[in-house]
Amino acid sequence: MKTLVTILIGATLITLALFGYAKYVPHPPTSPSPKKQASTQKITNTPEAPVVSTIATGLHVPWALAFLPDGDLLVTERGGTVRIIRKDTGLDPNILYTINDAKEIGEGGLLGIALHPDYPKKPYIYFYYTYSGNIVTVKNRLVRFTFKNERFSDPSVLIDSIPAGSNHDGGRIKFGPDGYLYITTGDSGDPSLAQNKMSLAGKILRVTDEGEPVSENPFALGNENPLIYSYGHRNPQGLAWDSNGALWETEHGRSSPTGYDEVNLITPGKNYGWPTIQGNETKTGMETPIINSGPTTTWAPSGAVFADNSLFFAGLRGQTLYEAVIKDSKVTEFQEHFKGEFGRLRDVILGPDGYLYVTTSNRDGRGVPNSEDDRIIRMNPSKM
Ligand SMILES: [Ca+2]
Repeated sequence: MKTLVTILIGATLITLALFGYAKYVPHPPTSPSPKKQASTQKITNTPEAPVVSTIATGLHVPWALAFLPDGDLLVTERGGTVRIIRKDTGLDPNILYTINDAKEIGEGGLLGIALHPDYPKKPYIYFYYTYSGNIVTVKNRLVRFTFKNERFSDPSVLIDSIPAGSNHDGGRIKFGPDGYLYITTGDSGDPSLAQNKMSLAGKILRVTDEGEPVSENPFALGNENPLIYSYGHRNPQGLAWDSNGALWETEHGRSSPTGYDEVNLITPGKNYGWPTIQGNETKTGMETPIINSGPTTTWAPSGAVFADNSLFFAGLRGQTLYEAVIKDSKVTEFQEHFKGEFGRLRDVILGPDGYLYVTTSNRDGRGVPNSEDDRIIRMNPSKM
């Protein structure tokens, strides 16, 4: 028996050596060290379900998804509305809630949503949205509501006056395995702000559920903002934790001409290089992405989630659900799913049933919507 096991392990290693690293990997450079903890949801075995099924249609730029414990699904629409897709009856035609001061401008509007990890014991829900700071400027903010019996009350602004622009507003918010809330912000169209540790633009922030800086956050000097977790980001829109508890992030690269979209492994306090380095470039004190799309390919990556060892992320201009298989903090395989089939894709999350839930973004002014757009599509990862 022991001999058989040894032979099997040997054969597996040989197979990995022969084939495991021979597949196409886009532009892989260095390998930062992973962190600890575990929280990735596991895919349940769902082979009987179809590869894709539409679960909601007729939405307007659905930006972010969050499941309630009873299996109902909340979705933000960029114009400022929150909708609910009921587990048994589907999309409720009534708007669940409208954030009246959310301002849809360019890439801004009502963006991220996150449920408190102890919901409903702690009945809080968080939103990230763009609003009018004054007559001429727009800003982004993080707001927490009490959410009970499908009613929103007691809005509390936790972070205010995050720089905003018609482009590069970040907007993804997710609780990590450490119980803290992570927030992506864009450079708001001013690249220099990404390197400015006083500014909240072009950052990943980490706060407590009360919106306070986490005491272990890396920056605490007088000329630094204690909310900052990492910096040097252009426009990050995806956050996901792997089974070791390490944080991965997707980020939009340059607009002109195109390309250099990034997947980064995030370490607190590190500088991710925008606007100084791009693609595979390296510089002391700056982090090079784990993979990037190269100078001529645009993913325009947004929402991201881990399912087992695969990092799935949605592509807007790329119109693809991307899958990067991660092993030892390296990408060992890279696949493109449904390229061009559903148009622009904004968010992907893993449902409690083990399916991926993906939103289209064909009504955001940059797509070609059909009569059913925008949609939420359920995908069966065991058939992809
Ligand atoms: Ca970068």
